[in-house]
Amino acid sequence: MLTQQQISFYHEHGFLRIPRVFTPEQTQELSDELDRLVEDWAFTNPGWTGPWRQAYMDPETESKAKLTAMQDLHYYSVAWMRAATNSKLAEALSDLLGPNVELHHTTLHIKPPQTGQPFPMHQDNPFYPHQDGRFIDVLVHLDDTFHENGEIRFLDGSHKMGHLDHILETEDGPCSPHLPTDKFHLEDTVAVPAKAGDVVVFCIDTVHGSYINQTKKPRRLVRMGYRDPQNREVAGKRTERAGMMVSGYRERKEGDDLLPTKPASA
Ligand SMILES: O=C(O)CCC(=O)C(=O)O
Repeated sequence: MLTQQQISFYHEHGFLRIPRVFTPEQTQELSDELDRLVEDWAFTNPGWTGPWRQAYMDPETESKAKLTAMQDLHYYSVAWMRAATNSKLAEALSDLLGPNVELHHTTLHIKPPQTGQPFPMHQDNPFYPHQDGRFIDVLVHLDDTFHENGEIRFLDGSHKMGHLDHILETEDGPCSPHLPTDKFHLEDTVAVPAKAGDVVVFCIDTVHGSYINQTKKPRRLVRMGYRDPQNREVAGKRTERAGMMVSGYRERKEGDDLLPTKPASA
């Protein structure tokens, strides 16, 4: 699916835009279904917390900044189940991760019009910590992205630093994981604008962020996470839940039990 040049680009830079993974018809279906999910299930709140908000936004903007979100779209919508298991996407991921690829999660991020929150510089690892970097996040674009609506931006080659320590709490309590605002700057990142139907993939260790949505339309992205099943989650809420295989086979290693059929806590 991917050319050697695309594979090398991903390994060198830690991200890659893959154009037209979804056809215009598929993208339209996903877009309509997303709007329905938002209507029925998603929630809108002030979004990510932490002192980064004051560094990124003036007080008035900060008080209005919002994020619409929802987890596990593929458990609610067959269109999104088909997207998460799309064979073209699975093939591309296997070109980057190796033959065995497991779905880990799907998550919706909508930046509402004019108030859609910026994202502070961070890696995704602190949100679902894994043993190593064999984990790829896929951003499915339902809208064209550009500077004014807050396209995704990456710190070039930052995946090579491995897992970084993040700010996880303040004196007021826990906050959304983010990197220190005096050391990591959005201005130093590479913008990766994309078209609806494209995906942008990046390593769990690639530092990224995005600016506020200043336009009159929502900016809709769905993140789908995939890993080599041998790259185990070391902490986090999904540790007890296996994902579907989208490519290859779950190999059995010494000490591996059958997957649990109910949470260990039940
Ligand atoms: O939606 C964005 O602009 C950023 C998303 C993000 O940081 C993430 O999915 O980890």
